[in-house]
Amino acid sequence: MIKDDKIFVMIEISLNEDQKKDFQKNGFLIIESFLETTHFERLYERFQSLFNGNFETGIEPDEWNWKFESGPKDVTRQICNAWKSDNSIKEIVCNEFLGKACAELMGWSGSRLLQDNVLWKPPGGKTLAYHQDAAYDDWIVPQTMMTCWMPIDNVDKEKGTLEYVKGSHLWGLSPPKGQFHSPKDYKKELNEYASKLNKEIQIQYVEVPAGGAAFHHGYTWHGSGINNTNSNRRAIVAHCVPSDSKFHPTNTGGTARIYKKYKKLETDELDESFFPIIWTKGGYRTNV
Ligand SMILES: O=C(O)CCC(=O)C(=O)O
Repeated sequence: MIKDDKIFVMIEISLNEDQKKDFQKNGFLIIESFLETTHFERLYERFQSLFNGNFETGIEPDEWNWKFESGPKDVTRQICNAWKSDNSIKEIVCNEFLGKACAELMGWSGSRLLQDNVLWKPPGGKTLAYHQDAAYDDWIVPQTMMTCWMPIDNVDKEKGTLEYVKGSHLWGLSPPKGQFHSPKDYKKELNEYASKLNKEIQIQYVEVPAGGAAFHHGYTWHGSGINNTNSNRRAIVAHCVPSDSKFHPTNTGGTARIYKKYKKLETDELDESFFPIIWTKGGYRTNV
């Protein structure tokens, strides 16, 4: 993509000490205003097109759970790595301000995009189970993650917005188990884990206008309920890792079955064509 073609304006966040302390204490940071909404109509079209299976670049995303012609109406629709298929999504998830905020909150010297998600919870759209993002990337060293969740519709509790458990990034990491999409009890794994550790669950709902953002630590427990409104709840998500992360030399289970296909012979290095560096302290970034 030619850089001058950029149309989505992201606001550079200058994190103050209180925000950094809040993040360290709670495991998340919620921002009212991050992405300017001027061109959101284009994103709504892109969502439609992606879930119709029409890919602007001609490249298929790495994972999807839903298509217009075959998907049930009440399921939350998800695509992983839409940035490879769509230039508008790429522009957003590879934004340098996003990478900078992730790195600064986690104390990294740079951020790399590991994967994106495009999420569409329609009216009546079902739950997503509580989980920890870093539990899914045991094929990466170090096994960590930082996520930036960007709703492109106004979101609140009734709409099945994202929910966090305060301070749960300090509870360690538990391997993923159970059903991720549409479980009846979307808090089952969370409740079991918290009770094993004798922890109290305090929930924070992300209630922000379209264009806001929520950043969370890879160990923070999060999930979401049913969309009980008549409006869509759509979000774009960037999952980042430190810019100098590597493939785990031996782990091959879980999502490694999909993403280790991008591992080159004789090296554990992550190829920037598939895992772009989006911000570093020194100024380097992949020319995506
Ligand atoms: O949008 C949601 O409900 C879930 C998002 C999520 O799991 C994530 O951003 O890591």
